[in-house]
Amino acid sequence: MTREPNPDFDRYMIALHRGEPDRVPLGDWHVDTSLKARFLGRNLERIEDEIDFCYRAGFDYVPQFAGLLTWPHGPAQSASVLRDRKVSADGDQSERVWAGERDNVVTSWEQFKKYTWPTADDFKFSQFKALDRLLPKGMKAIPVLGRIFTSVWLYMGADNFFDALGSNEELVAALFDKIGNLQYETLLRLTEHSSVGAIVSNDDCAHNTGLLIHPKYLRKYMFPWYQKFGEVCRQKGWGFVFHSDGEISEIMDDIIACGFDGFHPVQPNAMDIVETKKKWGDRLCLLGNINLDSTLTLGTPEDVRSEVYERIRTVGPGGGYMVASSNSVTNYVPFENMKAMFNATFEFGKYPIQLPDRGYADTTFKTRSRTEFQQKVESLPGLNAADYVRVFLDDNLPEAIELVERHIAAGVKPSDVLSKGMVQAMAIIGGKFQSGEIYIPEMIMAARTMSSTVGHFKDLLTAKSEVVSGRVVMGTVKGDLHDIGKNLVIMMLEGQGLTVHDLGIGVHESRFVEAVRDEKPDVLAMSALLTSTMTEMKVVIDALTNAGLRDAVKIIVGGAPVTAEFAARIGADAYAFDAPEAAQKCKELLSK
Ligand code: B12
Repeated sequence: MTREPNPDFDRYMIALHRGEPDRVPLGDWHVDTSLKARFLGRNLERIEDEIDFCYRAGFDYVPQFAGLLTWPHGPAQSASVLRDRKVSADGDQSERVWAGERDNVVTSWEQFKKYTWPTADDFKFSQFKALDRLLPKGMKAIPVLGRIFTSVWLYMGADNFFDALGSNEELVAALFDKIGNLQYETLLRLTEHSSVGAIVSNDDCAHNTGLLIHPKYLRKYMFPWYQKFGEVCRQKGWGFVFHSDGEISEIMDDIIACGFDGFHPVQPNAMDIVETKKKWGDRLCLLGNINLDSTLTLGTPEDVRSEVYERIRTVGPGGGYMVASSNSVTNYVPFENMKAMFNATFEFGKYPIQLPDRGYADTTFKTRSRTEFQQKVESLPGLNAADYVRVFLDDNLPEAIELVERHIAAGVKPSDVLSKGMVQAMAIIGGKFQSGEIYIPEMIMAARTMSSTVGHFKDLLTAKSEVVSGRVVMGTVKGDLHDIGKNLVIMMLEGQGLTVHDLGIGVHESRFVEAVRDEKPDVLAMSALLTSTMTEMKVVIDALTNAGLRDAVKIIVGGAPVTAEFAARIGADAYAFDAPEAAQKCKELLSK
């Protein structure tokens, strides 16, 4: 389909201010280079190519990364990389070396002081200078700048960061200050550029069911910076968009209070966009929601067209909506699907929108939902699991030890102290995580306190234990480096008495096969967070079949985009939605 691009940044701003422009704008802030190149039929080498892509695809703006990215694998074409600055022991920012889980840049005061912090002078702004000169009439530049919370925890590594919130909050505060200031200085530099029309601040605060950490930390350390950003945007008349993955309802009012005009990407697996519009649509424009977990990646162009139709039909009327993916247009989005998203926006997005209900809601890919799962909590006279819940959540090892001693002295069998006290307590704590009452750091801390308590009474508690024992090998599949969820699953499994061997991230199928052959685990657990890496799970299952080992082990799979239906399709034995359910399902597998 050919069409006149007709860029008009006013269109973007009208939509951002919750109005109805002539048509629904496109709202993505990042499209993978390979897709842009295919669209243009040539490689992207200069800023002119970026402009050309945005112009021809139908955007009203050209997005460009700015400031500190701390992005391990990010788009190499970004012009805003650090110059010759080391960000980790083994690489520099120009190679985008990621501060990995156990290979981090700043985990102590000593490292904080020793580290050569960049300043805004170290960032390149030449692309904005070029955009000042080159942008076609009607187009503006959108710097993608923010990443304060995300940079802090990537600098420390997730595990260390979650720990430090409890044990070294001053260091966390210092990092927020340093990085917040750096990003703010960068923003001030951008005020010199006439091409800039809006800012997108991308800072992922959440996963599919809730915030990664308690909102009090975000309110104390992150939002004050975005308040300052908001002030600059207001003075400049710039639009201001917040990007965060996941379910962020809890902080929506904070986002509005910072002066953000829009929220991207309203991830369908996490938030219902129609409900979100009802609640906040009078104060925030919504951008996104075209499903990267399924429709955009696994669907056909016709599925994408239907989904865009449905979004525009339900969220477009009244204004305040832009079509975009539910994260970014990644390299594993089929080219034709990307084009279908752009084309359908032009096809259906003309205001006034009066699209009839074609019943697409039932045929487009569904949002993944939590399976029905209830924690079973058995009680025993004289032993109250709630006491263990309290001491684990308080990270109070001495009191946990005292509690065990008291229960043993009162005649409770050691195996009951473990299975009906501590293991039950971890199940209850898992339930609190599921319901959003506690966050990842609290869950990790509780699991560690339990593990230390068990360690203290090792011989006593584990001798002739009636707790299900079994061995699990677990890893995140090839091509995928997400491991926060995997680590949480491991803690929960260990908290339920299982022994786990963690193979780490990006695990090749041959490594899984080798581990099953050599270690003979009862269960193999695989995690995947990307739609593109989910398929690796099937590769592993096939490799096990070819090695004659498929029947030697039960297989459980999980991760944000994985569904029960997918698990069944690839021949896994079980699927679980989250860590508490994973423990339950593993125990069921062991009893089969
Ligand atoms: C943190 C994060 C990152 C971090 C990862 C750091 C780390 N150490 O893990 C960084 C910034 C590096 C990152 C990078 C990327 N990410 Co990312 N990321 C996230 C984010 C925001 C949170 C994930 C998380 O940690 N959740 C917290 C834990 C507790 O939840 P969880 O992982 O879902 O795990 C729970 C369950 O799923 C389950 N579970 C997990 N594993 C298993 C295994 C088994 C066996 C079982 C039973 C259960 C189970 O139990 C867990 C605990 O309850 C999600 C958003 C989201 N909604 O999930 C995006 C998300 C996963 N990322 C996404 C994308 C696109 C990317 C990038 C491609 C971005 C880019 N454009 O470059 C890269 C890819 C990197 C790579 N090659 O892997 C998309 C994936 C979409 C898709 N379906 O393909 C998501 C969903 C965001 C979105 N809006 O769509 N990301």
